Amino acid sequence: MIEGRIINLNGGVYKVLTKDGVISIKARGKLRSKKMLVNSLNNKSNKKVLDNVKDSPKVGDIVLIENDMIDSYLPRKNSLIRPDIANVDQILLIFASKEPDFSFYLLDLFILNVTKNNIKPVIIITKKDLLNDEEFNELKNKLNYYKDNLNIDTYYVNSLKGDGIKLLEEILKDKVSILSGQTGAGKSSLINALIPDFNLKTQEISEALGRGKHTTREISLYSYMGGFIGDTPGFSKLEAIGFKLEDMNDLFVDFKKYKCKFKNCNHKPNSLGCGIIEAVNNKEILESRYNSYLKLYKELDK
Ligand SMILES: Nc1nc2c(ncn2[C@@H]2O[C@H](COP(=O)(O)OP(=O)(O)OP(=O)(O)O)[C@@H](O)[C@H]2O)c(=O)[nH]1
Ligand SMILES: [Mg+2]
Ligand SMILES: [Zn+2]
Repeated sequence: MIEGRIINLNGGVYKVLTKDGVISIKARGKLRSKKMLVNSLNNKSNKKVLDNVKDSPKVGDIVLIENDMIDSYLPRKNSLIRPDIANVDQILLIFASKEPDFSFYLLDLFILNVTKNNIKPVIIITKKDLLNDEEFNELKNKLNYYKDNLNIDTYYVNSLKGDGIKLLEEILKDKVSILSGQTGAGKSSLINALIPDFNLKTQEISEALGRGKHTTREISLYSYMGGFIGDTPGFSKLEAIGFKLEDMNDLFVDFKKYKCKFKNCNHKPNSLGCGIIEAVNNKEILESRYNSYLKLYKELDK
């Protein structure tokens, strides 16, 4: 029996890093068939069934190999669906300062998705070179809110010049860190900046919103300073899946310290005696944060 960590999955073939190097193998049938079952289910209507299906091995899993096949995987520390990965220490939320446009709603959705799964988020702003000083300070002031109220750190980089990269080493070493974000945000470029020998293919920004030639297609883990960094395919939009209207008050933890006059207040504009609206007016809650709340509320209230 050999133990290893899955670092890539492509067309049913797993790359597993073992103490003797990387091997390419498949998973035993009992694990494969479960994956097919999962794939064939419509994830909305059959959510209950899905919950009962044991997942097949995925990138990040520690697996046991017997007779040149993956036989089983060890219990997971955690598991995410978007991106589809297991045993993660932190998710680096990769956002371009521009190109594609910065979206606070996307950022907030993303943070909710990661923290709901008990994984630590870190915000990385790429392409800081595309902002002038004024724009940079404005963005920085807003993102400081996330540090002060949600304890989420933000780092700013220019991957093409290597600016801000050194600071990242400290937070990445000895950890499994996954880069996730919109297509064209600069995930692969950031990995190239961290591991210059790599030369991962990156896509031209003009293709970023279409199907760029070099857009990343699979999740891959790369060894980095005693840990791993993971590149993932970008997405063009993140849907509000897995959230429920009744969870809203638990999700927006930064709203919790403000009290409303009525216990069942949904904090919508014009709510009488709403402590949240008052906090927004007093600039204690970030306006974009409140807008994200309203947008998600509307999304879930359909
Ligand atoms: N100016 C500037 N351009 C950058 C920076 N980082 C990345 N880019 C450019 O942004 C484009 C997209 O970069 P990628 O690294 O391919 O983006 P990605 O997030 O891996 O995209 P997907 O694989 O499609 O998810 C490329 O043209 C990069 O050269 C940066 O810090 N500054
Ligand atoms: Mg990429
Ligand atoms: Zn309220």
